[in-house]
Amino acid sequence: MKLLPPAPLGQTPVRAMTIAGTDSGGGAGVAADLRTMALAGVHGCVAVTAVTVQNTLGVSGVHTIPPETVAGQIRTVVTDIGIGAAKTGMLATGAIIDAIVDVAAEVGIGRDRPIPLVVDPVCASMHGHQLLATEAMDSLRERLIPIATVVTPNLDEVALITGITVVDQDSQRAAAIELHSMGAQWALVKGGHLRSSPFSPDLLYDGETFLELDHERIDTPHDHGAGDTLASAMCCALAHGLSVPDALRFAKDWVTESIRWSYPLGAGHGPVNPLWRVSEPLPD
Ligand code: PXL
Repeated sequence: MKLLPPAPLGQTPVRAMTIAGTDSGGGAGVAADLRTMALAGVHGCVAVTAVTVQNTLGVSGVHTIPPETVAGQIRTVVTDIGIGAAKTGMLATGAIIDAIVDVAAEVGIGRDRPIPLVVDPVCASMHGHQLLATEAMDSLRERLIPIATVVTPNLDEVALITGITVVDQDSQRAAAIELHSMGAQWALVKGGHLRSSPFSPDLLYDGETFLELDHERIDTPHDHGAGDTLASAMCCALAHGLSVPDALRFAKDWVTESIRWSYPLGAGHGPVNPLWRVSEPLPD
């Protein structure tokens, strides 16, 4: 696979920011994002939106961060450190989404602005625990998706956001068209959960062209954090200046290897593992 150029030692590396929740089990959310950013050679900055009480068996509590504290983390980083791209994950409430959208306009994050934005519309944990309040769906649809450079839902999230149940290629295309019409510059409808396909067929759409990427599906119970890892890898590639289709090609290879090398942890679902990266030779 093609890798991003490594961070030059002793010099300031490319920076990116994750706007997401924490997972005390270290599998998903901020922990997953920072692992991928570090291993992709990108300095990861963090705006925490919520703290989850979580292990490999599930989420048993959520503590949300005040919206102005979320916005403050973003503002203080962008105006000092500077970032090449940002991504959102678990956002918890409509008020947090509204605060992010407002500060994004102020500091230049989002489509048609200097800093591209990957929106991973996290709605629930893999065990079904709600991570985005029902009241937040309007803010997600009407405010955040319209500023996304790329929005990256899985099929459950597609159904919640668009009402479309994806069962085949036609309905996957219909969902991508609907997400694009909501205002996202690019819509990525991930096919990892599409059981009618032996592959993991992802579909990317920009209002003109459909790009289909078929990848090997790796069957494992240890895929916690896979969506976060894909979105973070795309964010790193965008921070490096790659186009959205090239960022997806990079990220899809990255997450496929991370799922291949996932490991068991606790009594439940273990995390995907981007540490395969450190056993690869650096590119010339
Ligand atoms: O993988 C989605 C996700 C994102 N962020 C946090 C999570 C989860 C899933 O459990 O806990 C904090």
